Amino acid sequence: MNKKNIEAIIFDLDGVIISTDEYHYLAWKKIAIAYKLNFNRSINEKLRGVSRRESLEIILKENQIQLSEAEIKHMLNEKNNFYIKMLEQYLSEADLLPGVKEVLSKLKQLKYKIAIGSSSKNAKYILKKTNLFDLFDVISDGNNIKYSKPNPEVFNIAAKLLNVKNKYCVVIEDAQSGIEAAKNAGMIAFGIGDAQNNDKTDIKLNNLLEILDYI
Ligand code: B16
Ligand code: MG
Repeated sequence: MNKKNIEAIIFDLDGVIISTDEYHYLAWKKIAIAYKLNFNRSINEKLRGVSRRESLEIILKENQIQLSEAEIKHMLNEKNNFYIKMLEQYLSEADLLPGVKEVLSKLKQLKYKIAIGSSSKNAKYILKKTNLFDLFDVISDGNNIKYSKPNPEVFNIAAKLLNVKNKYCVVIEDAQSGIEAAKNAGMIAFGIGDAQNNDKTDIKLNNLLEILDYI
């Protein structure tokens, strides 16, 4: 990795910028209780960075259950309603992960382009509610993709909108699927949390502020 070649930083949202993962967990838990499905923290780990629909498919597979398309759509809707209600009620700047504001303002000062590359369809709402929306040059999220991570689409779109070649982009990720997606896009992958344990992670971060040591 040549520091001088880095032009843009693409941040995953959930688990990197903000701790919405607990709200996702609680919303899935409510669904699981309502439909008498087995769901626990270890199954929840498999949903990190995965789209809403694929998350439900993983839960159903764990329970060896097959549902009709109509039932799936209904459950997805319910889960999102639970999730949004929690965000409306509880989400605040207090959910930002340590160092977020300092890192973003330093990167701006250093003239890097900054983007979000998230699987979430609620990314814009979350960024607005936590006063971060205006800090990003580009937001690529679950609304403009057909294929979710590990497919590189969400990061490819971010780089295209930023007008930066993929090889000059760094991706910051907390999910295994996100690291795979970054490498599939030909980008440099920085892993935080669970993503530190992926063989393809180029740089392992103990916290967000450590980004500044590498760029
Ligand atoms: P939504 P990220 C992901 O966000 C979450 O990690 C994952 O748990 C969730 O299922 C997915 O967004 C979709 O979220 O239901 O809001 O569209 O890590 O890619 O920022
Ligand atoms: Mg994530």
